[in-house]
Amino acid sequence: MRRMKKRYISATAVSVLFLFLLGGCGKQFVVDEGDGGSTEDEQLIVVGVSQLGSESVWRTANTASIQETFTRENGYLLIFDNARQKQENQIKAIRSFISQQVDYIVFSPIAESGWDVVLEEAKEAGIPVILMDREAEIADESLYVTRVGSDFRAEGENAGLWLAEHLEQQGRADEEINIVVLTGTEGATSTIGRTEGFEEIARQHSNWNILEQTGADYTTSKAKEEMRSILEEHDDIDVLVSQNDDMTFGALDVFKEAGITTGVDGDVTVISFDAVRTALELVRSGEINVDIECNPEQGPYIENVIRMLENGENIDKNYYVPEKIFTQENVGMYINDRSY
Ligand code: GYE
Repeated sequence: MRRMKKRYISATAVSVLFLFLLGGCGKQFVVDEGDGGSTEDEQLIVVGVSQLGSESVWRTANTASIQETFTRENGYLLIFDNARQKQENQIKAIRSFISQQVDYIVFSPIAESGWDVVLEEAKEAGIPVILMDREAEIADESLYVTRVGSDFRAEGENAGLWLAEHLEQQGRADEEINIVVLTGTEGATSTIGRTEGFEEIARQHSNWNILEQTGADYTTSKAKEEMRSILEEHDDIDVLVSQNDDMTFGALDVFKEAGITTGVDGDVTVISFDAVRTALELVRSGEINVDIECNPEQGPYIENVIRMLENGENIDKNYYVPEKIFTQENVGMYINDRSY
């Protein structure tokens, strides 16, 4: 049952908004309350989504999941904003959602800190806030209703556990193992969780040396730059842990340039995260040893939470999306279903 909405956004407003989004400016949203609106629009649940950017294939898939879920046919009016990697843009978008009196605010916090003030404003306006993908470190937990995303710590631990088993199988469990870690965006939950999870397992192996742990912002270009300077310093890398596939693509290019082979039959063992299709192909061909999945298809889970809230049901403070681990042995079973 759709509930009647107290507020309305008129048909004109919707088209103005649409044109605005098509125009790609996305800074401010125009709501014209002039002509009363159609009954159909009155029933739509208005969801403002602030996406942090479009730095990776994962992020694009995450955006697509939101856009495919919050459609008119499903009963929603989606107001989407891409913050292009800037926290200040996210804060602006959230303020704009508040002034438009949306029914729900969904956002993916670029970094964990710095949200208290704007979320206080959302609370005062009575708008429930749902965190998507990453977490926000907020003193007052009542400022958001729930978070839907990955268990990043478990992802990092799984990377470490896989490596331990792999070295064991190769009879290298007691060898000195030199590791380079490319980390993602600073202060982001995914970076923090994957780093801490992997470090925890690394601490249990005194023969694992983390040679470098370098930030590359989840992008291919930054990863190339960083990997080139790492290779100037080190010619003895055994393992690369790269916290997303986009950075892995950059790193693999640099290894190739340097004549270093990677993966199942190569010099450097490669552990990646996200498991987008292009990376899964490299798992299949053996250039990447393992890809720890991070599931971007969060739209349906977020919608489920909204449905529960609409029905007055109790919801948890955190929902983890399901995720797998891909190696050459199992990747063939999944690759054809990968849409992103
Ligand atoms: O792994 C990376 C993206 O926070 C899970 O952000 C997300 C990460 C993802 O840009 O590719």
